[in-house]
Amino acid sequence: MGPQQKYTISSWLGTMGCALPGAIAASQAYPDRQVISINGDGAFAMVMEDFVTAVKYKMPLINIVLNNRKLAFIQYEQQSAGQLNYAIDLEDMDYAKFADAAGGIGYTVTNKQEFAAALKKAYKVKDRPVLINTYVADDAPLPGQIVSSEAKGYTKFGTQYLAKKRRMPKLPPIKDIMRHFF
Ligand SMILES: Cc1ncc(C[n+]2csc(CCOP(=O)(O)OP(=O)(O)O)c2C)c(N)n1
Ligand SMILES: [Mg+2]
Repeated sequence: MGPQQKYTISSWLGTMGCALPGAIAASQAYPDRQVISINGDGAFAMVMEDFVTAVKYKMPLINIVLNNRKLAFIQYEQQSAGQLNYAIDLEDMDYAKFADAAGGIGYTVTNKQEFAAALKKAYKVKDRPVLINTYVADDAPLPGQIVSSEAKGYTKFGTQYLAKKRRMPKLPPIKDIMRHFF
């Protein structure tokens, strides 16, 4: 971020769904500035009706939806607690079509080049919100440091997963897990 840029985030509480309403508020407070919201797909789905409000008030917000078709943070919280995953899958919803239907503009992108091109087009739109439905991988959101209770949880999860599915699950780097045991 540049020194002239501002951001808002629900960092300590980690509240889902604050990006879009926060962007609407930012757009009201700074009508002459470009506002961008960055949303998880699960989080966006909780507040997506607010996109219609942005259409109503002709707010040129750019909304990036990081679409991994799941609640990935919960996936890794379950694993670090030693549980097999449950209730984390989301529908592969076409958020770009939703944006179009709501009176905004929607793009779907699957790689960096497409993302850059969509962003370039989005910057030119001045009379309505844009949504970029951005497909992303569901790699582990690595903590700065894995604590020993998480290392034990990942080991328990990994053992159960291996026994059930007969293949290794995706895990944070094994060396970060193992150093808590030796
Ligand atoms: C209002 C609210 N409900 C539930 C949670 C618990 N929670 C934290 S992250 C998360 C999943 C987020 O999923 P998504 O927005 O798709 O982002 P991803 O982790 O997949 O990148 C949940 C349910 C929360 N932080 N806030
Ligand atoms: Mg997600």
